[in-house]
Amino acid sequence: APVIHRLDYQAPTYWIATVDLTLDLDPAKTLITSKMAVKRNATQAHGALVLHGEELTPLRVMIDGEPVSFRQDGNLLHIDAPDRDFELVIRNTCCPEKNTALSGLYTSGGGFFTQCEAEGFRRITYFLDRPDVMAVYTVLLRADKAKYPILLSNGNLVEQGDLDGGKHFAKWHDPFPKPSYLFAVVAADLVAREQRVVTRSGKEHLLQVYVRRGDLDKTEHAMNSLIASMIWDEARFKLPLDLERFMIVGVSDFNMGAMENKGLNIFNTSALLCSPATQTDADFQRVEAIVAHEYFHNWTGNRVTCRDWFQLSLKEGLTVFRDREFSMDMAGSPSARAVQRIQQVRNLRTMQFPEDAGTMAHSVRPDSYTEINNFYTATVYEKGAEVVGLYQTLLGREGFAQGMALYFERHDGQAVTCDDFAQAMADANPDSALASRLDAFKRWYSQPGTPQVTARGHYDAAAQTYTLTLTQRNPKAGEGAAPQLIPVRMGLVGAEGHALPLNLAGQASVGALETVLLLEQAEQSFTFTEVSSQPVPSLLRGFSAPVLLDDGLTDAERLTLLRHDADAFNRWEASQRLALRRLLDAVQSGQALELDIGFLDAMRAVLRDPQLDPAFKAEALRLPEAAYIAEQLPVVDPQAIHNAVEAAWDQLALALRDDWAWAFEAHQVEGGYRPTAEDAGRRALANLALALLVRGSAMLADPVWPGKAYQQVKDATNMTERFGALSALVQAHAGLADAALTHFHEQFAHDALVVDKWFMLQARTAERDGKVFERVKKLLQHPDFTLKNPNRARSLLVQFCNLNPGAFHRTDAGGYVLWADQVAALDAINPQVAARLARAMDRWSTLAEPFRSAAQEALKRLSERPTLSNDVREIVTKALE
Ligand code: BAL
Ligand code: ZN
Repeated sequence: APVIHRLDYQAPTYWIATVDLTLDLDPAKTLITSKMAVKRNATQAHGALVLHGEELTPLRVMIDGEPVSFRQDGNLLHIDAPDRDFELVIRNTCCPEKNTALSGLYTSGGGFFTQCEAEGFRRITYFLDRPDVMAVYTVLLRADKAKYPILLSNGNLVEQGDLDGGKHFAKWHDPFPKPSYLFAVVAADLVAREQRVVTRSGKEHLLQVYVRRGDLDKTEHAMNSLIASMIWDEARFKLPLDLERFMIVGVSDFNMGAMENKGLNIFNTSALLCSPATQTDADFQRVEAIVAHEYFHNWTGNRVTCRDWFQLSLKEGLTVFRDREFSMDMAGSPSARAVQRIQQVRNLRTMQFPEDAGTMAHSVRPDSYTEINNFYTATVYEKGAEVVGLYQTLLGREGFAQGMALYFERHDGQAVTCDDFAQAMADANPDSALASRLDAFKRWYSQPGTPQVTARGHYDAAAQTYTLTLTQRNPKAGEGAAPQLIPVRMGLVGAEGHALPLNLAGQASVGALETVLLLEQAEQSFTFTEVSSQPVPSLLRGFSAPVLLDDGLTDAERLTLLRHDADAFNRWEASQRLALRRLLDAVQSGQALELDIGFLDAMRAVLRDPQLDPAFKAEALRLPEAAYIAEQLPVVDPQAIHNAVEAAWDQLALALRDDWAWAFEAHQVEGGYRPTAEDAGRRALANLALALLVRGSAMLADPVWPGKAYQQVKDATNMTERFGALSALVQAHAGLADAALTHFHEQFAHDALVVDKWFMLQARTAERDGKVFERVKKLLQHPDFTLKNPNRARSLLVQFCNLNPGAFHRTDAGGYVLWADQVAALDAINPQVAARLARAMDRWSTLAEPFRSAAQEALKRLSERPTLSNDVREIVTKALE
């Protein structure tokens, strides 16, 4: 497959203004008739009309009512088209029931569903399947009425009725021109939760959440989240709902979390259904965020879309930023907001930092790709969201909102680029630091790699000055890459823990307690005056830029920040750095980890601090993830990291045993389940405490806490507590773990999303004596396991291979053999999911021996298979480059 380059973009020779689609839905052979108003694009030289089409059977092509000849060349259909506007009619068939790739039109649970982003529409009919071709769609659906009582497409229902032979039809019209990737169809036996809402302007809208019979009672949280999203977007960005009808549909076979099709969002059931009995607090939060994300796309993505797929972050980075802001506002208190930020950063460090350092490293706006589906990445989404956050840091909330307003004023209804967004932000704020540095700022879009920032301070007691020297480098951006524009939000903390006023030499002396330094050169110094005592710098508050920071602080300074920093994020960061330093020392020295009293006392103090929220404590007491630890090391021995982390947990479990017991008892939530940030925080801390109590008990051969946990698995009234107790037993390899797993499986065998959790927990458990690996191999043979359902495949394989390094990287290479076999097997079914699994080897080249050679060998063997999809081939090829 060819490599596609960003700079090769050309506007198409023809546009398509309107599409009239008729689908005669049949699982074995669906007949599609597409009538298109084709417009000549005079800016381009005349040539053949070349349409995309994949896995289709063409029947007939007509121009202005006359049959014309066509030529198929792989996945392209060449038509000799005239040098003018014309009407094009194409008839073709496709086979939804054989579509296991779940891209295009496919069947799931006896219904029809579509997924067209990025390039699925070409698997339904021949088209100019690119996001800059925006058309108005009218869609006529015909299907068996008994099997498919609900027929949905984008926009408004124009007409519906019965047909002969037990069939019926529905005609939908979407007045908004849209790219083909936002097209959607659903035909299935579903029921809907409905709500009518009136927005500020007085317009009435119908909101519907469609699910299978029996799931209706799990849709309330999604509906509430949708309404909250609507209210928030109008209040914060003055963006109202532009549709009469907004539909969400759940489907259990789905490649992504959800999809923002215009007016007809299609959701993976895992991102939609919520009930206290079957979903955890984390699930409730994720559903709220994803419902909001897809809803927000209606403006950032749908009303203004991408010119080409290199601009994907234009809509994804921006929409993740928006859903994060929404979630923080929903969380409420400053502490709950900080916890949200902490979770975002933890996620960025475990998922995006390794990507940015590995074989798939790419910039937020990539320069080339072979398979666009491989670029729905943590970099495009999460780093993209960080970059959007940088605008807000530089412009303030008001300036950012003005930039958004100008962006819509200029580009509503258009397909545009990241440059257009950056320009709108700068033009709306002509006097800002952004406007005068726009070219430098845009390096965030073009340079891959995580910038490494070093900070060193010097206090001159005589002069009462404090000089902070910041340097930056980014080896991944290439030799001589220009420095990036890095906003460093910071403050100075005095020895007694109070915030010191900031007087920055050369700037108006303001005496503020916090400021944002702009690091824009390779090295820069900032001198603060009137500093009465040696300060501790609190840098990168709120994680003000996606960089790796070496702050050079001592343990004592970090302890000061942990106790006193006015910025909650940096208090958490101090806890992580204290732990990270100890873990890295053990890994690098090859010595067994021995946590010191100072560290353990500090952790105890956090746990017992009456001023801190439970949710914050749960985050501060959690050790850094193995993937983040690995990113600090030039050569990575996954077993050494695993051993250090396990030893640290053991010591935290034993040294703080009384404190954990207190924490567990003191944070029980009374009364009915509520998914509020406050209750969820208490449950998070109680669950962490229970995990450490059961872990400690397993070491002390004490039956009390495992017994309590087992009882909680049986008796809990919500999934958060039930699954917390089950995880505690399984993660501790406690004697009761197997019985608890069996009990849990029996109780929830009918609920696919809970069974996914059951697989996930076992695949994600920290390794001990090879037991986890053996269990995963056995689970591959479990009657509930299948590669055909993406959620199930991911719950076992991605969890094990991509997210459980201590179990996956084995000296006998067993994990790699399993990986290669399963990638190949999955690739024959669903290339997109297989390619995700293939990425477990992204960081193979930094592995220590014998892992490195064995991983390379497995990659080579996989790459030699003749039948790999483009998706997997691109990942494997890049890994071996
Ligand atoms: N556009 C693909 C799914 C999402 O990011 O919303
Ligand atoms: Zn999105």
